[in-house]
Amino acid sequence: MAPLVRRNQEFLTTAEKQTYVTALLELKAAGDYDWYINTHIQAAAEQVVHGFPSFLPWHRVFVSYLERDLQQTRPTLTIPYWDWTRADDPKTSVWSETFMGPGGIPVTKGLFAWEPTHRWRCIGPNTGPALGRSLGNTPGQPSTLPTAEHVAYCNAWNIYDRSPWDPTATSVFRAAIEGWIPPDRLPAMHNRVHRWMGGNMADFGAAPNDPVFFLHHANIDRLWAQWQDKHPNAYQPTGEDPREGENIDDPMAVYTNPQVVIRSVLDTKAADLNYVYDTQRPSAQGPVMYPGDVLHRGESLWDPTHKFELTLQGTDGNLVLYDYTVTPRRAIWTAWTVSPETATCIMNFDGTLAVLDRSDATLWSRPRQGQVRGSRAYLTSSGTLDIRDLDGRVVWNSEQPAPVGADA
Ligand SMILES: [Cu+2]
Repeated sequence: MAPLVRRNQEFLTTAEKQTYVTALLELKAAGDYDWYINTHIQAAAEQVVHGFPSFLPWHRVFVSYLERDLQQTRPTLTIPYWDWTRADDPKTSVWSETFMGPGGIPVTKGLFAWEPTHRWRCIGPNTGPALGRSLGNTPGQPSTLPTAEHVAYCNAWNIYDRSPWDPTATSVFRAAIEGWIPPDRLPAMHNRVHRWMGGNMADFGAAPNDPVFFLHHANIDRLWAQWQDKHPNAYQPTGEDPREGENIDDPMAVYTNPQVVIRSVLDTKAADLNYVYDTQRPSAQGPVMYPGDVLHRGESLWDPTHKFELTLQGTDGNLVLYDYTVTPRRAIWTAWTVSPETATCIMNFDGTLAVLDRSDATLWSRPRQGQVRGSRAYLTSSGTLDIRDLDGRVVWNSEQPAPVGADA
């Protein structure tokens, strides 16, 4: 099975967000969510994982375990990620009452409020049953989130980790993204987000009481996966760290049944993990191109009835929509991107569908104006290519401009 795609929560429909939250609440009701809280409390108590090289692979497994649990009832569900660099934009909010719910100590609205349902009970030594979060309003704690510039600062380190393999390691990606190196000021990055959240997320051990924990860690994992794309085989230490659970062929701390060796989770596309992020340009599957999805030259989309094909032709680079209800097939629309330089068709995050050349320059894109961030491209069973926003409104349609009459 092709890897499933973890997507930006910003680009999920209200219905998709509700599906995710419902799955979480069911897991909580079954008693299985509390394993995550207790396991994280244990990792904190044993003073392993956090501050050390296994920080990233350990949390990769942690998020992936939750994903697998949720997939028991919803096989194609993936953990959304929260890109907190865009948190200043209200449209990107994760805090709606139908998703993660608003701030408050305690949280009094939304699906994770303790009153009146008593459905989401927080557990752990330092917490009452009610979830709490301050969202940047804790005196003495950060009032701002990490920025895109801070992410770029972390990405600039080319070494994964180095001696002394702890929070004081300098000039390395792991300590930077975890938040021990100030891209601006401490606490930074991952640590800063926990402190900005306040409430349960600022409780080092029991932070997974807040379901936002997983959206945050999916984002950290995404940044690591993208760094790995540029720095393959970079994991360190490979035997230099005297601590157990940190070297590449060590089983990680806390996970005992089964043990998980670090090397086995360095590729997110490995069978046990089997996911990629929408920012890694996944190949489109099915009749829909979601934000980030691409067709490489020679790849196609098919409508749900398999009567229509959208293909970025390998032969000439043209983006063409074919009708197979007639014989021979007939081209009913084309973008006229015939060029030896044509490389990919991508559904951009800004809501434009574009054909790019090998250096990612745009050869063609639609709509030319009025695009809506997060839109998706649909190949419909009536033979049209639609770009629709997250509320389902058609922003652009292949029949809007004069149809191309020419045969291919
Ligand atoms: Cu943690």
